[in-house]
Amino acid sequence: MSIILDTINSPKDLKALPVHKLYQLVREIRQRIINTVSKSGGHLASNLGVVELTIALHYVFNTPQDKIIWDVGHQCYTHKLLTGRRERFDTLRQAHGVSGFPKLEESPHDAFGTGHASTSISAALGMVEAMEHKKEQRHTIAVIGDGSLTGGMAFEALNHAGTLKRNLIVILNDNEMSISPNVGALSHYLSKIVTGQVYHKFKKEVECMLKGIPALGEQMIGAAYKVKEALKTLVVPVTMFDELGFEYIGPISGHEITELLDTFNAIKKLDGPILLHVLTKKGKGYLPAEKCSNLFHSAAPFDIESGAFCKKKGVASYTGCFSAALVKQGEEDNKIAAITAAMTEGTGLGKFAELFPDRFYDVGIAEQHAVTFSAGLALGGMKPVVAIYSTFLQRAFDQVLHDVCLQNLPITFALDRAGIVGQDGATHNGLFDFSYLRCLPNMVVMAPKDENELQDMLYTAINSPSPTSIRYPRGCAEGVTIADKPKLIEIGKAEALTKGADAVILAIGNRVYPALAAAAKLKKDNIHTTVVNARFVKPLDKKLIIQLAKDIGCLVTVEENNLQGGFGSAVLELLEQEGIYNVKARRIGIPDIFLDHAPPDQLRRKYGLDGPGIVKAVKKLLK
Ligand SMILES: Cc1ncc(C[n+]2csc(CCOP(=O)(O)OP(=O)(O)O)c2C)c(N)n1
Repeated sequence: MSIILDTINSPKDLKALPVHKLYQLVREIRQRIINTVSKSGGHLASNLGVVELTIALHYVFNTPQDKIIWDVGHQCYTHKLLTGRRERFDTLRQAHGVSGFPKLEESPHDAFGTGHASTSISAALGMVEAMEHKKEQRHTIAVIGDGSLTGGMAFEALNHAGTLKRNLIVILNDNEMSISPNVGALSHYLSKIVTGQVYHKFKKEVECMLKGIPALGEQMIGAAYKVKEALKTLVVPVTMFDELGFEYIGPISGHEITELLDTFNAIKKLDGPILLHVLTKKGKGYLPAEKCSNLFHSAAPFDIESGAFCKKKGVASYTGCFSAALVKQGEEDNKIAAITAAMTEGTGLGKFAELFPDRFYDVGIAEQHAVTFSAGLALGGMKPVVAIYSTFLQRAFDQVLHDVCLQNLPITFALDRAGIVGQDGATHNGLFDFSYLRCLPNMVVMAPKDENELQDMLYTAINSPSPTSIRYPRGCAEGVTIADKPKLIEIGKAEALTKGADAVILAIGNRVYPALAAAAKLKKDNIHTTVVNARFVKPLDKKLIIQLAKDIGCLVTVEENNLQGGFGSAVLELLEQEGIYNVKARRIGIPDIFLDHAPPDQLRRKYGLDGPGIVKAVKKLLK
């Protein structure tokens, strides 16, 4: 029973509560989040860590007039529960249900749509500046994690904010974790602030400086310690944030409601850019998530009592198969290096990191740097494999273009979560990589039909002289046997899997098996199709496609990518280039929209990407 939570329909109801009732509310919200996510799956650990912080923010500030911008947005569940979405919260991440991320169209309290990291300070600063132009008075608060602060864009925004000097509040939610433990020099620096080493260093520096003044030095130190005001100047910590033009406040506990309320009420009255450093515990209040916050970062449904995930045992995931293939090849070739942008577990690099720590790099949430860093590695003779989600490589487009493709550097891009990802929705779908990589000269774009072909493609890419991308989907692989040794695939060579004279189904990646299922169904209806595993979006197997187009004259392409500029477009462009106009063609893929959250198979059915959808398309074309 959520006695207090169930009375809250908007932040107004929250503000009407006496402070002492907030403690009970904290417990109720944690329970509601745990119950819901145990069924729906979702970002558990990050959300449990910010319950007090979010309650305090809504208690002191007034959304939607005041703006709260959640970086990544994977910690917004308490915010959603307090801002009118409590009753629908059990629809979290389901089709037409509450989104797992802030969304402009979902609520006026969601000030900015997020899903990708490190955007909050930039967006907040823009909002502050727009308010200045309109002479409006309101508070703007960016809440950013220590992991997301490792992203270059966050620094670009701090750099800008420090000179604009506007009233911007940045809350640094420091739990020492990204998905895995946070990495990099900045993370060490934050620990130093927390343990008081920044202040001590400063004090020491001042002492050294004073000691350097002959005769007076020792006396002055003594005198300074005695004089209160002078002491203040000696002990005020100066952090890098102060140097950037922010007023640094903290660190404070993110789990002490009254301390949070007092601090928010105080900083509300301050002018200029403020950085409030708040310490939180990821997974707070649910022991399994506190202990293994990385596993409960983006959790599958789980049993609350034991903390065990309700995963179906069976076929390995594509990520797992990629991981095994990379380790196998890493053992044979010590030039192979693996690079991740804060996604060691998600991209399956954990094993490689464990076995070859000197050839493994977690660069933080810094996709752009990851790509250009890999360009440097490649020029130095290494064979970099950049393992990254399709959606996150979008951020490094110019680095792929300018730093890799333009110089034709041999780098392998292993794009996980390509295609429909499902419950994480529009911000996380990997539906654009065929289009944004295909247009780049020198880039080879491929997608395996199954995990054995993934192993071969990885081997081919690593040993290729030019940039090569391999994309594979989230979730289970096909369950085929993986050969002991990988083999090279001829670049630009497709394979015809069936023979039939009525129509051609050109499928790529995870759409090849549904195409085969469609062909089997069509055969029963006396329609005979040639199914081609295209393997390559670029270069296309021109010879085969032209031949089939001329011989059969009826083509259906199938891809789990947006249709604009994707695989089907490449095939149609080829036909146009070759002057082949008398072909009936139909492309199956995602239309020109952003796909919302829903179970992947439901979306595949809706857009005709499954076996029955392909059957329907072929029959329609033949009519
Ligand atoms: C550009 C980008 N790269 C990678 C991710 C995947 N990702 C989601 S949350 C997260 C860690 C964020 O850490 P932090 O900001 O400290 O928040 P916490 O989860 O610790 O609360 C990562 C790497 C992302 N959302 N966006």
